[in-house]
Amino acid sequence: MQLSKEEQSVERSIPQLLVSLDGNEIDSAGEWMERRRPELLELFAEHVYGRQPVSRPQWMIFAVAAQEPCFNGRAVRKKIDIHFVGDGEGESGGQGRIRLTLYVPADTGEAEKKRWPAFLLLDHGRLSAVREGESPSTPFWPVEQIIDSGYGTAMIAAEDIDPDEHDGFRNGVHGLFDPNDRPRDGDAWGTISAWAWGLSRAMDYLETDPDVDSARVAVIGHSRGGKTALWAGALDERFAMVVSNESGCTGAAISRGKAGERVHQINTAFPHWFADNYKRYNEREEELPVDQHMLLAMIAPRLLYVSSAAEDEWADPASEYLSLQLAEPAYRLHGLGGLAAAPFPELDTPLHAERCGYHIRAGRHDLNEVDWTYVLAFAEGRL
Ligand code: GTR
Repeated sequence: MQLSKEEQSVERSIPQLLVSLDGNEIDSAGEWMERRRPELLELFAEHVYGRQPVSRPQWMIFAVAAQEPCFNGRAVRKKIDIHFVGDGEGESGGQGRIRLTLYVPADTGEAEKKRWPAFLLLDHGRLSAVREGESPSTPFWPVEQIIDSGYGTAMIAAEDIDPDEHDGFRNGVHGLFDPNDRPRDGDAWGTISAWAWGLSRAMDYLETDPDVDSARVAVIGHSRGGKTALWAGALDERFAMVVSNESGCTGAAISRGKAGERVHQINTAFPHWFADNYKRYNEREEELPVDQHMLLAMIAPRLLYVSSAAEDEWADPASEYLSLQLAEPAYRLHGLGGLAAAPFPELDTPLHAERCGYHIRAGRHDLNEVDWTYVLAFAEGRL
């Protein structure tokens, strides 16, 4: 027999979303936004992802490196370099650069210039060929499909922000912004928090692009990129929609009682992804002051889409879906429904609530055109 979401919640002793640290019940959208949400952001920064030491750098410029028509004139491709300077010591401090590749539908010729809603994707090594300009449409990033659905799409590469390796936090933006005159704090930002910071810098650029409607930008990532998209979306309310594709452990999935990857495994395999404090919870998930439904809830009342794959046992689809269900009370406070009452869906049968959606598709851990098709269908009329 399948346990209801309430039974699972009790069984896994998941912390309550709408009870603040001082024990008070949160019962209005105002209290959620002003009290509980900031409290949860703090807890996730301190215990899980680590604090970003800077927001927008004082010195940052956007340089257009290329702009050209593509797809037989149906779209325009732009390459933008986001340059910034860290506050490292020395004469000029170190410099960083994030290359953003943006596709927007071509001008419609209408009198009023159109600004497009857009999907911002974090890549982690899957699209190197695209960056070299060889193949602009892949299952992981089906640019033509996205353009033909009436959206722009942008991509940045994780390694431009912080290489995905444990080097003692010297390379990438850690080297640019971390104080190097004292030992690292337990809540210093890990690589996932650094990548989330990079997504916010991409948003800084998108706010200036005349072809993009920055009030309608979705952030999307797969797996480690999905964990990042969720944290970026929680931190940065400029993202109107957040899409987590198979983000699993320390992404969408509830950590307590999770199948597949657990906190000690992710902290061992990827010691640089999270704050050092997170290692305290190795094999002690039940001591965490948060669980991942709280991360999803911080997206409310914005659009939230979670997707899973049937063979992705490492991520644990059931725990991803439970998390989305347990995030619903934050939407309810805003007068919005969620998926709490909907049983776990059949394969390839997406579920849509007003601002939340979910699918589990057949197949393995990946981001492909099937995922994009379902995500685009949810975005239609919402984003
Ligand atoms: C795995 C890791 C997962 C997930 C995945 C990925 O090795 O254990 O948490 O992030 O990598 O990013 O593809």
